[in-house]
Amino acid sequence: LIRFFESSSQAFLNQIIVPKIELAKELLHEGQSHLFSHWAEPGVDDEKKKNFFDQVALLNTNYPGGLATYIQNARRLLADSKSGKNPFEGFTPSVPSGEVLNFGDDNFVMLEKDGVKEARKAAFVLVAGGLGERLGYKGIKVALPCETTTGTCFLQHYIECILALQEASCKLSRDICHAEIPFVIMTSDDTHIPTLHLLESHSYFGMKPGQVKLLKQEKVACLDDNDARIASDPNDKYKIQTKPHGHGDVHALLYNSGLLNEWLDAGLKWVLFFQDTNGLLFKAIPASLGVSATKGYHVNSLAVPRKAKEAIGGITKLTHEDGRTMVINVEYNQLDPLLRANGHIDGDINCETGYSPFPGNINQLILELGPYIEELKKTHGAIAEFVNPKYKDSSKTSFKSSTRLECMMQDYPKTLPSTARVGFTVMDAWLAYAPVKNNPEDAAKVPKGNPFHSATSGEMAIYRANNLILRKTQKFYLNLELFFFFKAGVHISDPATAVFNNQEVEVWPRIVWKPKWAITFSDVKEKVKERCSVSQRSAMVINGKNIYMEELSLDGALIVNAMNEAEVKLTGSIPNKGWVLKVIDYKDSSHPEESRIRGFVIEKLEQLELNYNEPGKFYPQS
Ligand code: UGB
Repeated sequence: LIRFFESSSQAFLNQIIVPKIELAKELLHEGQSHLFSHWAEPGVDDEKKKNFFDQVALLNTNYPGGLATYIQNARRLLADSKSGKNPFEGFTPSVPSGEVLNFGDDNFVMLEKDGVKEARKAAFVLVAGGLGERLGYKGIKVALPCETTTGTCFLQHYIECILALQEASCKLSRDICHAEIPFVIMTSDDTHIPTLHLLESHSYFGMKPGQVKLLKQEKVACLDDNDARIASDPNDKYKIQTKPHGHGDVHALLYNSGLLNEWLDAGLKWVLFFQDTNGLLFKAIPASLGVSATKGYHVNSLAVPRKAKEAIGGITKLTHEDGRTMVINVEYNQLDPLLRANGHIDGDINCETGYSPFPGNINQLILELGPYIEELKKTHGAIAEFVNPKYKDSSKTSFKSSTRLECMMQDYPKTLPSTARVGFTVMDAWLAYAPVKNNPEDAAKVPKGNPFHSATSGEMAIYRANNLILRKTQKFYLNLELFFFFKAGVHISDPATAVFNNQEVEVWPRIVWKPKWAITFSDVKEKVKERCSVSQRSAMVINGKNIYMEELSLDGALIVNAMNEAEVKLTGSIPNKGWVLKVIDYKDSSHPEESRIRGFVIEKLEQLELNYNEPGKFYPQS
């Protein structure tokens, strides 16, 4: 290294040495001299050497505390891993208590209203830097359709939900409201350009471009051995091999972006974090934000009942020997051994409810902005890390392939003082959680009774939730004058079962609505009047704000598109051949990948399509 510095041209040295010499020294001090041992003669490969230092500088600035801290942390965690140290040493797990909500009851409706009120003081953060190796889809996951009846992709759906919340929240506020809910997307080298392209090519799906900010997470250096020797890229010795650091990076990125203080100055109070492929999530957002607001939670994690051993983390109360307690996610691969080590001989098993007593973390976090900023001032966004090396043998002295430190966004509460108000909210899984994570082959191997978490189940879950919500609008009441029972709401036929990509799923009527039609249960109830019915083979798309149903009987396919100023009341009987789901083979490459991972395509035989592009009141079937 010294020879390189001595014999390079002065101009070149000025360019790189002045800012980088300290970094080089730090690397040598941290036992990384091997990174320079194969360098070519001075004067050869100068450009590559410069690029090397650029990469080192980037790795240094992107890690809280810099590269030297990264190496020191890695050495410590690798030593712990080698010695088999229990990460939960001194802690006893127990079942925590949290808010359990029942969809549609008075409490739920009230919390939804509170949440909508608060929404204009919220910012949304989507972590979308993962490539989704488990899903094996070639594109970015947010570009996948969440359902194929409308073909709306996840990103469009999320943006439309945020815009609908923004409008609904402003409507509820007594002040003049120009709120534009900020939307941040964390991307990575793998997802940044396609995410930007998706937004730009669709005019940001109706959101103002300035409302959306992309923050790109950088990868971290890979490590070759237990001494945390940094790995060179196998294809380029002047490059350091890097891998993703995990979704926990979002906190440091937000801290460094300056956005948090901007939001605080603008009067915002909440930051909501969410993941890339959960088409149900926004059905749970208003009520859970309502819980945060009414309970004054600094941290509120959304959870659903979880089947034992299901591949989602379990929310657990950990009590330390010294009295400290915390309510935290314990990752799915750690929960079972933790329970066994603490006297639960069967580990993670279902209890009498048919579910694990530990609620499943769906990684949707609601943080109160003020306390969040105070905490990040202390930590700079650094999150407790872990390392997961794949050892060659039981001596644990060498790795099968390089490893790196990782971190998870839900570990944020680990550094909080015991006085912090950390809670969680449990919702029905049918309402809140249906991620698309597993490829068809792995999904088909999921133990019977556990959710598939595939593109097939993710889509079917959206139909199921919409139908169950509509069913909840049903009520019978007695008209005393006529002494007659009336039936309000929508009667929905029972689902059929079908097998797609070797996964048996319930097929409900394919009913989809835009978030501007309804973002809460109260919105749905307002739009659905007397005695409606929808048969199992039906499909319905509601694309308009002021579309109402009264005495509608649908047995086929109905698509309604209406501008905001058009008020449409759907009534009468609509029978047609409709749309059918046609089974396709996962391996049949004549179909696009988006269809193959579902195992079906929609065959559109016949439909009624109604379009309203003029303001006015319309009663198409009366
Ligand atoms: N992500 C990033 O943005 N950057 C990264 O470096 C990595 C991921 P996965 P995972 O919902 O069932 C989580 O891979 O990490 C984004 C919780 O830890 O889908 O295996 C990525 O784009 C777990 O407790 O999930 O497991 C995606 O949006 C449980 O809640 C998100 O991070 C589980 O999700 C999650 O990445 C779940």
